[in-house]
Amino acid sequence: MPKSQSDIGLIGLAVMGQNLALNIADHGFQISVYNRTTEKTDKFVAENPHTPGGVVGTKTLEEFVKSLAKPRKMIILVQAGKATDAVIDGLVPLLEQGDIVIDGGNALWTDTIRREKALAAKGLRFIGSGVSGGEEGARFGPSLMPGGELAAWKELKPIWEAVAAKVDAKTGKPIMGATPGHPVTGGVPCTTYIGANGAGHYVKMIHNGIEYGDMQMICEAYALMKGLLGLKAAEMGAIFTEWNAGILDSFLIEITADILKQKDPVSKKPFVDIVLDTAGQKGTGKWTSTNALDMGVPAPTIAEAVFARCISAIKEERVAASKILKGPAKKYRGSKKALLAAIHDALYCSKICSYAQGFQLMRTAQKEYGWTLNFGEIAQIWRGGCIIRAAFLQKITEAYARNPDLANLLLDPYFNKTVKKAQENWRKVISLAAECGVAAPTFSSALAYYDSYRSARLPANLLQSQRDYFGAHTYERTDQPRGKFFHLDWPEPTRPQIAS
Ligand code: NBP
Repeated sequence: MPKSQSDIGLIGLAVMGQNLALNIADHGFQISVYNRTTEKTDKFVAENPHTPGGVVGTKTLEEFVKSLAKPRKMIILVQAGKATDAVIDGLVPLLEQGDIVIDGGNALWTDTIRREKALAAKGLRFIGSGVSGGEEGARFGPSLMPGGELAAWKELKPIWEAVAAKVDAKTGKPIMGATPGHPVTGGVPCTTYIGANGAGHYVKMIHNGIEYGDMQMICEAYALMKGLLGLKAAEMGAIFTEWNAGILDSFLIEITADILKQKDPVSKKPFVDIVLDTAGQKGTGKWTSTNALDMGVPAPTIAEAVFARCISAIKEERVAASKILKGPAKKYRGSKKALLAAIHDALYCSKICSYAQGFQLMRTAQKEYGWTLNFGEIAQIWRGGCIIRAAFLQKITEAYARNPDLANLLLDPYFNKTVKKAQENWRKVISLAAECGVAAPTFSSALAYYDSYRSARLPANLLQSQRDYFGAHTYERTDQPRGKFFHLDWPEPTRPQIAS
């Protein structure tokens, strides 16, 4: 028997909206749905008549709003940007004080801050929630990163905790096996309150930036196995399966193994070999990198991962350049086993640096925006449901449990020890890559980050001298307290005489 009013509503019945709506209904919540194009709503409701909680189709925003129990809770899952604003503008005149609007799209966190402020001025509550895990996650348990007013989160919490991915309380491993109508129950939900206004969407953006890094690093491991050892796709697939049983255990390593073992149904060749080497991007990696530049936080590995996609996109130019520009002729002739172990270590060390950069960004952003982020909890809710889910995140949670004020992940005893032990292999891989002409931008960038971060003295003394020389930008002295600035009256530059 349907309830007279739904527990929650959802606007936007594209891939994410349909799957999240079914996930919510599977947990026994009655959900009202609305989509701008009504045919999609009709089709969706007709196709899903027997969901446990029930799906109620509505044809207008008025009907949608009236169908919800108060205080009304409604999720927007439409294209991020203008579409979200258009939906909010349509909703606002229909809502009452205390109603809660939840944006589950990939919104830019500054848009979320703006929207939260505008709605709060009208007595409405706004939650910007990162939703990670794509279609599969939305259907059977995403990682959810909500930000907004704490009281509003408490209203949403029972639903968000029910529909989020679950991890085993003891092992921290994702609990899998949900099927339509039979969701996972028990376990620790992959959601927690992140912070005020745009905090949830900010953390989701960092998740995506880290995801860019993880994906590119795996591609570099693949390129090195292929370029230095000449391995075939299926063999590499088996290596990734092996790696997935160790510290690199993660969703992305697991799917990489599957992809490398997959045959193209048309040509019967390995699937990866027939895929064009150009990667697309939707923008969250770029947002992360732009934000790093804006805040002056070094996140070079994440930015390199974005640039790697950019260089992949200029395919025709690269093909033309490949005919002109020559690399070294050197080939690797050493032990295959030793090199595979070294690539494994290089991947792990680079990953640690990339995550260190992501967490550094969040650390600075919380000061900039007045949030109090719990880094251990953030790592915890990324253990299931999302694209970067990995056993390794447990190590990050443990690091922040040891020291909540940790300045950089690299300084944690576990990560420090790990990198110390593995760095010889990491350096060997990068040397070999350079000698043999295999591009490894994120591996190299991560090592440069590590070597820079551990340097008590960088060559910026010379750089600042250059700035003082040509622009009187001043400098600080090693023999004076910080914050005291000096300028040298440089002698006139002796420029070469130009013959008249
Ligand atoms: P899309 O991002 O493709 O958006 C399509 C939906 O937006 C449709 O329901 C469409 O309605 C609606 N819409 C548009 Br476009 N303009 C509208 C407007 N002016 N007013 C009302 N509705 C409008 O859907 P998606 O891929 O399901 O993603 C939804 C959100 O989730 C996005 O913000 C996305 O970035 C985020 N996200 C996606 C993924 C993923 O794996 N796809 C993962 C994580 C987060 P219509 O049917 O009438 O055209």
